[in-house]
Amino acid sequence: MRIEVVTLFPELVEAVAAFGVTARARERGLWTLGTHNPRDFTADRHRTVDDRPYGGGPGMVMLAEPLERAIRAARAALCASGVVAPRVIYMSPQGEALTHRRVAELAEQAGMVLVAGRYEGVDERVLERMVDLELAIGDFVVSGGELPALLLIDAVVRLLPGTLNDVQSSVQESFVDGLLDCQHYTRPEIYEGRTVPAVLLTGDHAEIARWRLKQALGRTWLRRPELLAARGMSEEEAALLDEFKREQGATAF
Ligand code: 9D3
Repeated sequence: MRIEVVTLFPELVEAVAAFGVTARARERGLWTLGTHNPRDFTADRHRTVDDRPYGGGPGMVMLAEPLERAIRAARAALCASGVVAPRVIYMSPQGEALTHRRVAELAEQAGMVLVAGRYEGVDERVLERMVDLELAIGDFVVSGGELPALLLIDAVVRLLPGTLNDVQSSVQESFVDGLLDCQHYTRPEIYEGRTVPAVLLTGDHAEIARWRLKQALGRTWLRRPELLAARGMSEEEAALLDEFKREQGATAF
């Protein structure tokens, strides 16, 4: 996977991508990162990348020309390494909400261009000419497209074969099945007077798996009922959730 990011803050993108799972995957050659700064595609003495909005109002708008030239350079970098017709994705508050389904689809691509905006936005004509898809990370406002682009990169790189070890991959599978995770505990057995659920100390793997699924169903029902509705339940799962609900009535949560 080859990812090219168009950004006024290439150091920010490089710095975040240099840690953790994404950094290790990059060292393993599972993906590459390139950055392209619109400021390097300006022609004036001040290297101007923004201007005031037509129609007035607060804030600035990213100029079309330096941005378009940076996007073209990003596409050219991908084409030069054999990626045909890469998608150009604009990270935007007006975009479609990012989902696991979309992340999985993007993880299948050979490469992509991510455009991170700053200021109030970018000149619409660049979007019309260059952008294939707009993506948002949620219904909240952040200061620019870099962190959203990094979040997308992190989610995509995790899905590349070889990024996670087998244990992590199987844990990921279990989240992708549409339930929230169950609770986790490690030593000590009693922490500040709080014990670990007894079943986890029994060594009875079938009983532990049953308890974990029950907790996952119960927490999803409590916290994200819309996920359960979208996913549906087997008969066994419905019985486990009933059990959770009965226990809930008896337990302070
Ligand atoms: C007052 C109108 N605002 C739009 C909601 C202005 C504005 C706020 C923040 C314009 C750009 C930005 C910068 N945000 C992003 O570039 C961004 C973003 C986000 O703010 N929320 C969720 N997803 C994304 S993806 C890119």
